[in-house]
Parts: sequence; C-alpha cells; structure tokens
Amino acid sequence: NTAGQPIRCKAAIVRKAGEPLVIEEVIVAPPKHREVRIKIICTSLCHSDLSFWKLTDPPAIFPRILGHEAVGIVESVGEGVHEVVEGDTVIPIFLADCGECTDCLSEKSNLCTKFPFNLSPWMEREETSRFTDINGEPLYHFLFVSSFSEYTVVDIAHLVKSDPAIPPNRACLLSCGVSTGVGAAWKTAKVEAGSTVAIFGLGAIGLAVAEGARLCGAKRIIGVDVNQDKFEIGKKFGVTDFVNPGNCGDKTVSQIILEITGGGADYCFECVGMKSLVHEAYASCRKGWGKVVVLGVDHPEAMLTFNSFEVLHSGKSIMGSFFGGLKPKSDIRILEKRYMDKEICLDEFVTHEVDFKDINKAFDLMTEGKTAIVRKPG
Ligand code: CXF
Ligand code: ZN
Repeated sequence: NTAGQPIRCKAAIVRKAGEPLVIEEVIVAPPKHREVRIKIICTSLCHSDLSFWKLTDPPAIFPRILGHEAVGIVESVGEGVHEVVEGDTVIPIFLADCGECTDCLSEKSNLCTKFPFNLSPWMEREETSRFTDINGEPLYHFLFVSSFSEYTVVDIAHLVKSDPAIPPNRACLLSCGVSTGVGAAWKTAKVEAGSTVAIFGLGAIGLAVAEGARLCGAKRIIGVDVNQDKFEIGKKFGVTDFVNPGNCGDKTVSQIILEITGGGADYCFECVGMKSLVHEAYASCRKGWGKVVVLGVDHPEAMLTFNSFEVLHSGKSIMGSFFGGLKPKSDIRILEKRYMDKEICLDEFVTHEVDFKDINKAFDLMTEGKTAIVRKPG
C-alpha cells in the first residue's frame, strides 16, 4: 500500500524548450487536501503540449512534466476528498469545475470563478509541486494535469469520474481535444438539425467539430484546409464538402462558401488559431443569424478588427468556446455514454499508438501534422 508514501516512478521531463523529453525517475509526493494521486493508464497528445514544449518565452518554464489528455486510476486520495475512492477510473481536465461558484452552478457557463483558468505551473490550491527529480529539484506541473508520468497528483476540481468500460486508449481523448470540438458544436454553437456548418482547419479539433455537428444533425459540413488529404479523412467525421484555399483561383474562401451555400453557412468554426481566418469565417456566415465560434489560439497580442456598421447590420454573432463550452463534471459522462451507445466515433481519431518510452516519437508525429497519438495501456 503506497497511500501516504512518496512514489518513485518514471516521468517524461522537458528540461529545455523543444529538446527531446527525457524519461527519468521522479518522486511523486502524496496528495494533499482536496488532491488525488492517480496512476496514468493512457495519455494522448494535444497540440497544446507541442506548443508549450516549443515555447521559449514566458510563460515557458522548465523542467516540466507536460501532458493533459489522459485517463487514470485513483491510487490514493488526500484529506477531504469524498468524491472518488482508490480504484476509481478518472479523467483529468485542465479546466476546473468546483461545483459551487456562480459559473459552475449555472448551465450557461463552464468558466469556474473559484479556480479560473490560468497557466500556473503549480498545483491548483497552493504554489507548490508534487514532483521532484532524484536530486530533490522540483519539477513544474502543466495545466494542473502533467500526465506524461506514471503517477501524477491532480486537484479534485480537475477530475471527473469515468466509465471503466471505455477502453483507456479511447477515454483519454475525451480529456481535451475531442471533447472541445464536439462541445463547440453541441454546447457553444448549439448546431441545429438541417443546418450548414463550415470548419476552418481540420486538425483534431476541427474534425471533432465535424463529429459534433454530425451528431447535431447538420446537413452540410464544409471543411476548409490547405491539406487536400483532409477531405478524405474528414468524410469519416461527417465532412460533406471541402474547400482548399490553395485551389480557389482568384476567389476568397468566403466567396466560395457564400456561393455554394446560397448566402453563407449557419455556423462557422475557426480551429487553427489565425486571426485572418476568424475574419474569413465571419465573412462566410449567413447574415441575420450566422454564428462564428472561435476555438483556435493566435499569439497573445493578436487583435480582431470588425467594422462596427457591418457588425450592426449583419446580425451575425461571434463567440468564444473554451473547452467546447463543456462543464467537465456533468458533460464528459454524457459524451462517454454516447460513445458507449456507438454514436460518437473516437476510434477514428487515433492515428498511432506508441509506448511511453517512445514518447518523443509521438511529438515527432504530431509535428508532422498527424492527428492524435495514444500510448499503449500498461
Ligand atoms: C489550452 C487552451 C488554451 C490555452 C492553453 C491550454 N487548453 C488545452 O489544450
Ligand atoms: Zn489540450
């Protein structure tokens, strides 16, 4: 029984920006008040792991244990934890759900006020780390999860219970990217049956938006991507039409979308993180009721500029979608159920599986633009 004791195990550490991760022995301290120590069963890569691995300027901070899409088993709980017990299957989520603030109590928000989203490299409730290397040096956390380790400590506000019947190499996908995309169509945009959707960027998020739109009964799902191969891939997730910005001749993407939809798409999703694409999405959606949903992250200083008269008389809306508007503690289990009922496809998101020791291969694959990578269980 390891409860209350430090655990020595292996973790993949980023010591310097962009350098290969090194698998080292680390010490994982026992969980404190409202914290849970979990054994990671499976973890996948999200593009944010890649971004923060390469980042050289603040908030970059090293040595750090990255990883935030995962599924694990509770090894032990800290004082004051009554929600989970040893042996429970759990999914860590970078976005907190305290369950008691105005936002967590509202159906309309998923932005917890008690633990607002931030990029702190520590635990949620105190500025300390639960990881040390074998020389006793502290290692930084990432997004309150740090799943590239055999064991990690996560605050209870960042954990949701998971159905153990779901294969771990599928459950981990619900921890960030796939949920974000599906949620953006389902909860943020509230895509209606019969509607037309345009998705800018068919990476994992964009494909998950397609999946969400398909589940909502969208009639037409237009994928926009510079990589022509994404049309075939997108078809598995419900993409019906494709626009390659490189093959538009002298027309813009929005001109083509307005033409083929007869006035614009009902819902447009920006899934790349380029402000120019937010403007293109705005131009591509239908006047009167078109909605633009922003999911991508451009550089922190990027500004969006809209003509006020155009905004006034277009009747269009622009909205942000953080974690797909999903409330972690209640909505993840709905997505899990829909997977168990064979409605949501998760299998198609997995392009490669690698062993933990080969984690750098996963970073190489994601750098090449592959969609999702999962570590083999065990
Ligand atoms: C992201 C969201 C945008 C800021 C960095 C973390 N979340 C998950 O990948
Ligand atoms: Zn993520």
